[in-house]
Amino acid sequence: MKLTLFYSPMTCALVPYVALTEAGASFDVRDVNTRANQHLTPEFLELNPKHKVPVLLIDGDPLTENVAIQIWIARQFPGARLLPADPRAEIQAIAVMSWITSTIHPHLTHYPRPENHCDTPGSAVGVRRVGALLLKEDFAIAEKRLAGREWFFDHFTTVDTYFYWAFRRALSFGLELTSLEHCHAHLARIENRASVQQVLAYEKRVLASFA
Ligand SMILES: N[C@@H](CCC(=O)N[C@@H](CS)C(=O)NCC(=O)O)C(=O)O
Repeated sequence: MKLTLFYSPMTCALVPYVALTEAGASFDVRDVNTRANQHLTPEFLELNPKHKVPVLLIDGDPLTENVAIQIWIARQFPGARLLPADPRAEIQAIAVMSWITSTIHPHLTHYPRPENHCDTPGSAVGVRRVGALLLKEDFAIAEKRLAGREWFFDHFTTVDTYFYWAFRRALSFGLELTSLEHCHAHLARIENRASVQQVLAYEKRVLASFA
């Protein structure tokens, strides 16, 4: 089976990259420079007309949508335990992933792309303020969930990487989130994993090459 992951630094494509690495999968990575609009080329739009990463090419068939990609990787590589094995815990894990993709991820777009939320001149500051409030509400929920536990479920799963990506992205905007001690401890635990260190080192190299 041939796997190719279309990836951009700082984006949620980090999550399937970590999942494939945790699984020990053999895969290629294709870097997409969104700042240079490489996600808007006819070739990329053929793979994903929604012009978004990640895309996972599975024997030439594009799979889009982060949640679907993560579930596919987890099912393909069960030994990596990327989702809980117990069906009730697994569906709860999918519920958390659905929350991240449908709620937290859209809230992360206010800061970098205020113009996508309101085109009234001078509205960017307000859009960002609202985005920050929405994110703080989301992260307060996660903070309670992570209190007294290492991971979202009984062991590390791809849900942890997905949340980590969102929290790290929010921190990169300079939002004031210092009081969220459990989210920060979770971030530190994730960044201790060899798979994540490998992907972050790759991200650094790609960012430098895109500069
Ligand atoms: N619903 C999609 C969202 C993916 C997404 O928004 N990706 C961003 C990067 S984090 C992207 O590629 N943005 C480029 C664009 O919107 O043109 C998923 O979960 O895979």
